[in-house]
Amino acid sequence: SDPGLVERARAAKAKLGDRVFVLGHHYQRDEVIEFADVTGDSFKLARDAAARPDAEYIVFCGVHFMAESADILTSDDQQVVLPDLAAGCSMADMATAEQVAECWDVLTEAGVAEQVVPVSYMNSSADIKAFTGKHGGTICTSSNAKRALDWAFEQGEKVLFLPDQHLGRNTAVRDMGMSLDDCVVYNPHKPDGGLTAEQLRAAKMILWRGHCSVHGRFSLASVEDVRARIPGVNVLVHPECKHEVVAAADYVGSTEYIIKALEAAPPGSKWAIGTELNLVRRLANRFAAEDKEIVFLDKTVCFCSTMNRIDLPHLVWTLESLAEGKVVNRIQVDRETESFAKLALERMLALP
Ligand code: CIZ
Ligand code: SF4
Repeated sequence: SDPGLVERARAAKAKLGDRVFVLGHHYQRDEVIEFADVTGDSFKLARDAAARPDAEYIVFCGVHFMAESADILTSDDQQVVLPDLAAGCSMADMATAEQVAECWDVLTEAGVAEQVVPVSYMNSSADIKAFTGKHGGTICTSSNAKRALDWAFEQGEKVLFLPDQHLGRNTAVRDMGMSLDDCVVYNPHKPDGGLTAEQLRAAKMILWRGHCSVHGRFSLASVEDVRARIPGVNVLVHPECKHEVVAAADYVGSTEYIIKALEAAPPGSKWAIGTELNLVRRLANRFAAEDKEIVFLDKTVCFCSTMNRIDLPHLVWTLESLAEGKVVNRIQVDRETESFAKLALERMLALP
């Protein structure tokens, strides 16, 4: 990266000192990760931010829903900043507040709403988290999705899982012993979600029709190809991948799980990883010295384009603005939304 920009980022960060705390999501570019005070997945980062109440500014190098979650979990005097406001998440955008309210009406009409507990993935807007809190549901991450579903099925007979159909289906079928027939998909672009009242009454899992535009692109053919190319390879994928990909993989887990699995892997082992490319490249470089061969599961899948919007020029602009006392790109969730979203997040934190 541009040495001039690296210098400017260093200088602005030094000027701000402890007043700024920079969070770097695992899927960020190397040039950004270099300036992160901590790295992690979205939930770990929101908690890390809450653990630094003295920092006036939280610069969230990640996407919009993550900055919202950090704002919800930090104190009111802390200002959360997203270096590029165009860094959204296509999955989170697949469930809007209006669509989800309409879905609840459909469930009410079908006479099933009282039996339904919403479970929303961390990768959702603050509005969706608030809907979840209001209707007695919880948030989950890809690490605790099974515990969240166990809890939800103690509260009710059915789960409305938002917005990632793949994480919902994979957790229900792989970890909870449900069958694919126990799951139906609610399509917000069709009248009544494309489902009949009978289908809604018979289903245990009502999956929102959302997906990650990166993880959703790995295919069964990617797994078969890599196995043919690299004999003895271990295939490790994120649970946002399609069910058929997860079913064909050797190991499945969250970003934190993937990192730990590679740390524990023996020298000489070979791995094909199905998650975001910035992270896979960093892990491949890091573990090459330990003689662990790490490849990206499918070379036709590219970076998360919105994660990549946060680059060194945006970070420099953000840090220099803050150093001059100008707060740019603040992400602030309104109080009512925040209180219901927090309720849902607190239910997750209280999961056994
Ligand atoms: O796919 C993502 O964006 C993930 C896994 C986000 C996160 O850290 O929760
Ligand atoms: Fe959203 Fe997928 Fe990008 Fe994560 S990797 S921010 S879920 S589009």
